[in-house]
Amino acid sequence: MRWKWLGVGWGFAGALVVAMPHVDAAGVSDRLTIRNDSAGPYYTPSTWTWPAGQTVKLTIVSHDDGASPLKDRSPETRVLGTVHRQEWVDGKPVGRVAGGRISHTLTIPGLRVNLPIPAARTGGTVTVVAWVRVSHPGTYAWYCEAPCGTGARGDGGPMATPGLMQGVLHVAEN
Ligand SMILES: [Cu+2]
Repeated sequence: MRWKWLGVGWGFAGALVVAMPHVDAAGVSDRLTIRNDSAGPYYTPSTWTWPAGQTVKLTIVSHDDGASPLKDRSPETRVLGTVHRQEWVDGKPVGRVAGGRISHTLTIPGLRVNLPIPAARTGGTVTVVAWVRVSHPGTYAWYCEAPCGTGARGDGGPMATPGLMQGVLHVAEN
């Protein structure tokens, strides 16, 4: 019988780990969209502002169903800098995304934040949700670190153009 109770205990611990962080009604939320059209892939908006010292619920909806694979050992396959070091991909909590499935990343080096964004289902969307807290006001550059651009290395075009696959996060005094 002891083992049975042990199993229940582990099940309960597991449920706690995957529970979405509680964000009250006054919580801050923000939404980014990734599109891919004749201009190539881009985030919109590419510049936005968060309040310092608050946990922001960030939702990224990607309409891009193409992969820009990273190697599995690449650090950008891992979720970093978020609550629980997790992101929710279509409602499922994950700590990393397989390199071959990655379409883009939202990488903010100055905050050690990295969100891998998997490719959407063909013709569909994928939704990535994460909670991020930034303590200090400032201006932080963000980049996509997946090779989603043009050229042999995928680092041209949108990858080299501010406002498409790179931009700025302002964190304002609250
Ligand atoms: Cu990208």
